[in-house]
Amino acid sequence: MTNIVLFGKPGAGKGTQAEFLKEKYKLTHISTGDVFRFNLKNDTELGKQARVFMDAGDLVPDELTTKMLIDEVNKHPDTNGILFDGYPRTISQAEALDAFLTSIGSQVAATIALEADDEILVQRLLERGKTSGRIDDQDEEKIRNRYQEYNEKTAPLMNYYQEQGKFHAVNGIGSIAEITERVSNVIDNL
Ligand code: B4P
Repeated sequence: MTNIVLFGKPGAGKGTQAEFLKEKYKLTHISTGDVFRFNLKNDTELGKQARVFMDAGDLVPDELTTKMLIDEVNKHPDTNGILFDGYPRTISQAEALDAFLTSIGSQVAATIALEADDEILVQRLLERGKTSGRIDDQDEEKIRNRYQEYNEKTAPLMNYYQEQGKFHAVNGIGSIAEITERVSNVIDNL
């Protein structure tokens, strides 16, 4: 099982790249953002609990997110590997992921970070917000809050994975195809 974590700031292109990579490497794509949005849309209990955090651009609490993530992974017992998109986003989530994968005899093979400047990313999200219907993309203040959440809670993960020798940064600016090629180079060399 080759498990890859796609890492990056909001709008860095994790979801965009995951669509190509899952086909190319026959991986199971799990996007925590997509699972939350599905639950919001269907007004499930999980959706009700997550809505207030997501709409504000805050991270959903770790306990809720990790339980949901493990449920999703358990739906794919025969997978070649998982492409984690948007998880982990805190040290506590990373530790929970390591413990869970160890318990099933697996591990994270690599964390690939898509790097781009905040100002470019804010513009991408505002652009997407014009058509996506996502409340968290429509208001610059909420978008800025997502970057603050990232800096406080998610950025420390770079060090966490660097210490394990599993952190790979790629330039997230360029065409979507160019970035897929950069990420593929990392995966092909694992
Ligand atoms: P996510 O759904 O994970 O969203 P994201 O960070 O906005 O997006 P991503 O990086 O995937 O960008 P995308 O490819 O779409 O999270 C949303 C919320 O869910 C969080 O704020 C939080 O509340 C909650 N949540 C999710 N996971 C959680 C967790 N683990 N713990 C707690 N809470 C969690 O690209 C963005 C835009 O850029 C698109 O419009 C795309 O077309 C464009 N784009 C992409 N690549 C481009 C390129 N190369 N050039 C130009 N534009 C590009």
